[in-house]
Amino acid sequence: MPSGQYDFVVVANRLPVDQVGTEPDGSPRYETSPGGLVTAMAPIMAAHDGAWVGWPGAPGEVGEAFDADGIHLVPVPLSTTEVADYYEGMSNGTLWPLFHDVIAAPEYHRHWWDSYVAVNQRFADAAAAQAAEGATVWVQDYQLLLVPARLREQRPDLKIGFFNHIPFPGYEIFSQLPWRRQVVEGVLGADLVGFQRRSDATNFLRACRRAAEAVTKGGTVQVDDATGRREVRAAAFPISIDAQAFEDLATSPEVVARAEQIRKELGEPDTVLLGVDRLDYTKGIRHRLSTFAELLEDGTLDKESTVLVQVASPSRERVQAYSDLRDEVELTVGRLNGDHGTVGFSPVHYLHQSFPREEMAALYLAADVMLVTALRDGMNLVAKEYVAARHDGDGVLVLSEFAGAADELTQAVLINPHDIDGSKAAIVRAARMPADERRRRMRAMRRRVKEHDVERWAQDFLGTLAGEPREPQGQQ
Ligand code: GDG
Repeated sequence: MPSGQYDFVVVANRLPVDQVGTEPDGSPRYETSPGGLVTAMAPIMAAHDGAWVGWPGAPGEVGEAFDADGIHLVPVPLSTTEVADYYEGMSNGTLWPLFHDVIAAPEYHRHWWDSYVAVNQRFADAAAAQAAEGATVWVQDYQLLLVPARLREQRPDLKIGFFNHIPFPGYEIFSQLPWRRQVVEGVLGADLVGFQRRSDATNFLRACRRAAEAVTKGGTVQVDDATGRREVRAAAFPISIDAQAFEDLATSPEVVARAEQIRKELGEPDTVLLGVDRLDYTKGIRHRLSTFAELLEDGTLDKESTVLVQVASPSRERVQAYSDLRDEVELTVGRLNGDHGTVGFSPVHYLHQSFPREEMAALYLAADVMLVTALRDGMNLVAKEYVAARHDGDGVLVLSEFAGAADELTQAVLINPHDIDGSKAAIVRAARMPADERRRRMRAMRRRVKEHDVERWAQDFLGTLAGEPREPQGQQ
């Protein structure tokens, strides 16, 4: 296979762009949309010859590859049927719930799997066409589990990394997957496999032994394939955020003023509780609302002086479990406000919208207590954003032990969101925590997030892939 010209290639389901209309010739016009991953990759892309292979986000034809902000963007097309079968089906109706400990029931459909195989092959072919001889290719996430092996088949010269952004489940759950062997063998095409938590890496190593009869030793898997004997390493590389950029945003006078205005608009309550999530059943929004409702019902929290702001940004609305969740959450919010509100006052401010980053930063600054109650979450960047935004050194984070962030942010008030009494006690403790304790905990968390930012995450992963020794990771 002839090689391409790029020394560093990222392969992800989504390109970091949004389609904004069409060109005069009818082809789609794109605008870059900076997310965490692209921020982390930008310096690496600029330093090397970097390309990004991904789907632009709308079904149908795609435009030509193009350059934006120093990155060569290579659109991969998906048909309407593939969006339904590969993306909404196999990725978000099978793998997402399965990898999140079957919080919702995964569905297994052979035509979804067939589509997943075909699309993964297309992504692998596109990456193979871009990568220069001996290039590094970094494949991202659960939509592309088969890409590493399909890439290696054509391009054994490449250094291939894979990072799984979501949890990897225990084998008792993973083994439900009818295509478990193919999935494990697909990932094992990589040289290095990264996970959010150590427990995810351990679960993956067990799946290698059980589903693919591979031999593992410590964190490495022995693989015998057409390219000979290789060792694949699996380890935790907890992802992070661009902490400095988030702090800078939250320090800007506009954001600080907006935070004050938000508190005023909420009626100057004593305590502002905040939840920020994609509207997803893994995030524990229902558990959070039940806990809050009980605290109001039994009078532990004062109805007049406590509010919960819940941002639930729209997500995967064409998948049934998500529209069911939306109905249930909105019913619960309506009941809660109906039972406990007064004329001119609602205890829950529910916002089913996407906000600009500035508004998110202002909300973080305005919140006394941040509630992250995920039932299962790879990392949870919201927890880290809250900490990075709190340049005032104040604020309390209530954090589920089932979010990857709990391994690092040990000074949060940790909860088991299934334990309603325990969660109630944690929220009350957070709301009443003395200022010196709040500041001590926040200081430690801020140090962690600022030192272990997303740039360090990318360097750590890519350095390890290149064979450099790893630095000690500190608390995890
Ligand atoms: C997956 C894994 C892992 C949300 N609403 C708005 C908005 N957001 C931003 C947040 C945050 C991001 O979206 C959500 O990141 P999370 O990490 O919390 O969750 P997932 O989307 O599930 O991400 C997760 C992550 O991948 C990275 O590896 O941590 O475990 O599930 O950045 O701020 N941003 C804006 N408006 C919104 O309304 N601007």
